[in-house]
Amino acid sequence: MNKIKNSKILITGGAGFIGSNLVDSLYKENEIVVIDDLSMGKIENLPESENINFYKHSITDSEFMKDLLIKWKFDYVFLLAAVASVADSVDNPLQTHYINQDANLCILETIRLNNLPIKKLLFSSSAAVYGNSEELPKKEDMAVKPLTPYAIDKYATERFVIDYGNLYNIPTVCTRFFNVYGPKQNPSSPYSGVLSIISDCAINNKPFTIFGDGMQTRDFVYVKDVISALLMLMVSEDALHDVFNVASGRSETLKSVVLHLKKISNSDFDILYKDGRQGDIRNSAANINKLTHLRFKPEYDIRSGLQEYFSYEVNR
Ligand code: UD2
Repeated sequence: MNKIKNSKILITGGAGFIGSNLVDSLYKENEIVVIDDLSMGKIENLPESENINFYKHSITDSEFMKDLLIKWKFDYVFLLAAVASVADSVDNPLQTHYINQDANLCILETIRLNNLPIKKLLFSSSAAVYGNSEELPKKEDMAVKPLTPYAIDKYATERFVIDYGNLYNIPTVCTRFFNVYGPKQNPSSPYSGVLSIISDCAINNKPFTIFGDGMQTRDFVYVKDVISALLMLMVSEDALHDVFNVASGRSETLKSVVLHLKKISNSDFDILYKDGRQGDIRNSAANINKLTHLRFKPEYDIRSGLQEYFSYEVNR
């Protein structure tokens, strides 16, 4: 249940996939500021409301962000803006570093130097920090092995966020997302979430290419469960200066979800096979005990999540 009401909330990346789903659940009872450069996000993802203040801007403009933070004195800050493509970070490590790490550090520093009275700041990190270690399921206190600039920036920023909490008494928390899917995920890039690509193929009857044998596993978590987890972590006093896996706790093979979506959509799209992607992780699975100890329970399994997601896609 959402306990955040009558608050001023900053959501960076708020026009993107997860950000805009978060806006949907908060804007009726709060005043929201969304910063998004629309590199992957879309303005159409945002509902029209006088409670939503949208700025098409990059979070790397530190003066702009500083003025905004000081002017608004936000109660809650969700840091969701990022270059989400791991491949982009490999091609442009410095440029993505400015966005995925430095811009977030500047936000923390503005909060610290100006003693801004935030109730809590949440940073979204990624399962990418675990890298390719064999040990499964991934647990928050396991050794990390970030293998790409994206994963390094996510891990380092996570540490900054937790340490700003401990050192300067700023309430903070971090999440490590596994494979999130659902409405408003943009399928336009080859590195978009695989379920948005499959769904696009099902609706437009285009062939879908499986990289590898399709037996790789992922913990696919429905975006509505992710939003419930974010809201819970934002208000829970037991989630402080710490990091939490956000996942469903169950893993599926890629092939099984492709076949399931094919069945739900009643679509006859072709399935092609190509060599596995370089650096692709074979198996990913999450231990979500830390989250469930805070009385969080995912409401969707892969079947109910895919069903709801596909109904949304065909009716929009
Ligand atoms: C996810 C995150 C990534 C990073 C990583 C950490 C997404 C979109 N990406 O990458 O940001 O956090 O986890 O481990 O959540 N695939 C196909 N055909 C396609 C597209 C993908 O077969 O057209 C495969 C892909 O090779 C992979 C699986 O589907 O084995 C999932 O791919 P993905 O890009 O959705 O997510 P992942 O786990 O590679």
